[in-house]
Amino acid sequence: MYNPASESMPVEQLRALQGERLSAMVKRVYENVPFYRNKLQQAGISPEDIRTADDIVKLPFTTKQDMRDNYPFGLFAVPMSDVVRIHASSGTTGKQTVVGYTKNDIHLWGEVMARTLGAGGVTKDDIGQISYGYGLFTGGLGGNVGSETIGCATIPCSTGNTRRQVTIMQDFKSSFLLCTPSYALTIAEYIEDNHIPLESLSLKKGFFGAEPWTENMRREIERRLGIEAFDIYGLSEVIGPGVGFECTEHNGLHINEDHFMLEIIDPETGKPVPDGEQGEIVFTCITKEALPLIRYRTRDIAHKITGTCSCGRTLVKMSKPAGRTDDMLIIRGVNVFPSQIESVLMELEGLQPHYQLIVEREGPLDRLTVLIELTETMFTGEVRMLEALNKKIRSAIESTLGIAVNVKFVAPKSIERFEGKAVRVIDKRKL
Ligand code: DLL
Repeated sequence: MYNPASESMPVEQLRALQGERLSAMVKRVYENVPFYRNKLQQAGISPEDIRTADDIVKLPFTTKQDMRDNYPFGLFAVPMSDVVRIHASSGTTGKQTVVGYTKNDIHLWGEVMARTLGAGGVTKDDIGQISYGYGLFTGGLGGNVGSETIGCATIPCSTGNTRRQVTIMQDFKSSFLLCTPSYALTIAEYIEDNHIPLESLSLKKGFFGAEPWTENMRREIERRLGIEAFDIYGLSEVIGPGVGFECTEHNGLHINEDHFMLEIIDPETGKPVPDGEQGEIVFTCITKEALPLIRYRTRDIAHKITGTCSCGRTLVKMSKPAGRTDDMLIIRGVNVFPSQIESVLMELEGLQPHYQLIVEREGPLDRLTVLIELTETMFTGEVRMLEALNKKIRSAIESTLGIAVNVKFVAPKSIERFEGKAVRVIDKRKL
């Protein structure tokens, strides 16, 4: 553990610490952010009402729309002279979301990312290749600060130029890799296509996140890169990567809840769901200085995992996020996340992890077509064999998810490869 005192703090002590920090943070934003002062006044709440961690439910939510309405710096709780870094999330819809950090916030980022890498066994003797994009996206610099905080030799590769990535990996003896799971696959594919033996690499671990990925995808990446793969979760609004991380139990993400309080709510009613039930993830940043968001609705869907973890951490765990409410498809009344389709596809022998989902409207109904890339040998194979495979995939999806879909095979390498976050869904209903 990078920080055993914090990561395995007795639960009551942690809860008390959260209460103190929450109360101090609410006072701070009340004094410094007019938006929050108005919002709390409208809700009839004064900072004195927030004394313990349980009081969090009294506070109003913050949404992405609130961030947009206060674009770019309206929610900052410190003067710009105290801000040392600005990031932004690209935002597929509407204006981008802008986030800021003070010196202490960057220090905190280093701490929570060091815990993340430490949970995967990284030490200062490791060599880290950071292949998330550097820039306004938080992946690259977030990985960077964590790796340097531990004291690793850190290679700021950024994303893209896969040939160069692999050469660096070989020559610099990178022992851990940070990138999106889809880019990890692109790298694995390059290694295979160029007959590069895995023994020529020193890679042992990978820390993948920034998009949903399934257990089956984990196994595929681990096998093809010969590594142990860890899921890492975060979002710019909260800090970037470093909000949640996996330990070697690989069963859920520990949340750095001494800094980011976790709640799971029913997205319809806004009420907390019982522990273990799926709902929308909500975070409150209780120690950040520049942008301490109160009950920020992430639109990500997960559930809390109860019980103690064999790793000794007391930090709460949540399940791998299934996806975002905005990415959820409603196909003939059934809610479907792209990750569920991925899960079914990757259970089936011999299929490539390259797929895309096309959603179209057919009269009043939505129609889902799953494009699946074939391997060279399948592509030149018999039509009868392909027809049988097509039927097998359709019935696997239908029996698991309860929806009928079309399955279309496409030529090898015809589905786009990704260097950052993958685009899995093409929604033609909105075009
Ligand atoms: O993706 C921060 C990050 C960088 C996390 C590198 C992990 C690694 P944003 O660009 O603001 O920030 O996007 C945040 O990505 O709300 C989730 O929907 C999704 N996401 C992030 N990590 C995971 C994950 C970064 N491990 C949004 N599993 C979040 C599923 C994830 N979804």
